Amino acid sequence: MVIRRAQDVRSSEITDERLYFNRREFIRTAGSVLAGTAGAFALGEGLASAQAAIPQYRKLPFGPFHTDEGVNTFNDITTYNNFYEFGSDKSDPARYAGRLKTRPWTVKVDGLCAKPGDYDIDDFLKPALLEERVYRMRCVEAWSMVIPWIGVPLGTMIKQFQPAPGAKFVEFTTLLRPTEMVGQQTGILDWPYVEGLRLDEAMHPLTILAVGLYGKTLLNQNGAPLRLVVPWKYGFKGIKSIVRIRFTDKQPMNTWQRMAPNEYGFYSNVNPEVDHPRWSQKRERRIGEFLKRKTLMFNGYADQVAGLYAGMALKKFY
Ligand SMILES: Nc1nc2c(c(=O)[nH]1)N[C@H]1C(S)=C(S)[C@@H](COP(=O)(O)O)O[C@H]1N2
Ligand SMILES: [Mo]
Repeated sequence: MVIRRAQDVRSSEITDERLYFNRREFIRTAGSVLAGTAGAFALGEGLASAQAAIPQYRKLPFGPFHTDEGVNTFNDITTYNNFYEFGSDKSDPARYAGRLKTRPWTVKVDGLCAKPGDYDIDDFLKPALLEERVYRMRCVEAWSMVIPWIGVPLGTMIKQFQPAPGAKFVEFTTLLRPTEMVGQQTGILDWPYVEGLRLDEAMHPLTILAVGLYGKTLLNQNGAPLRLVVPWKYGFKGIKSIVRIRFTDKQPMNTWQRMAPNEYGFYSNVNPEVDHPRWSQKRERRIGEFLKRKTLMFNGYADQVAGLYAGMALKKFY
């Protein structure tokens, strides 16, 4: 165990975390009605001043939906990103994603369901649906972060769309708008970015559609205005800036599987026993820490999700 000396910790880190946890303390005493105000008050200066506060969301107790591990700094979470629509460097999204216009924003719901249609982003932003979920996130590149998301359980939304009995999978698509997404002017990936989940994975209570983090509306680099968060899967499943949700009876082909089928599969569950062909998945670097940690089966969410894969050969269905 390594304890970093105070002078090794960047001051921005200290500020972020102290503000955030003071805010949590404050909310606990002041009650949830004030949550939005408190969030705006604590983070309003400097860090996230451009971002609107999310008015109200439910605070969950620590437990399966909410780890009490230390959160990463707002700075880490918003400047070290993968979002190839803005370039392949970790710093590109923070630099270029500001150009993306995220209002107005429509999400097309189609395929095998009783309530297809064009839904407005506000249909996903109802205060009664929003919850804070502090999740461990683990990238396929073997780094990880702890992120205080604000979002709506995907299952809650899916129930409203009423999937047909034949629907077995959900496919998600990112916006295609090369004028504002400069990476889409290149061929580094097949555009638009596509991801998929089995319907039972999508309905699992851990799976959310995030609209914010750190009590604020999502910054574009994190996938504004709506992105998927599936904490037991590698980060690339968390598709950003979603414009389409489609119910289907066939397993969708996701972007990374299409690009490199020997390296990326459909399931992409975090699994320290199944190495990536080019590197080990046994350990990970938590951003902000020096020594590597052991990667946990299903990223530490095995108690909640292992049942989804009972009897499945996880080395084959990676
Ligand atoms: N549309 C889109 N979504 C995407 C990506 C991308 O390139 N394009 N990158 C993925 C990868 S590889 C990771 S690790 C996560 C990173 O999310 P974060 O920047 O919010 O931490 O977004 C995922 N979602
Ligand atoms: Mo990733």
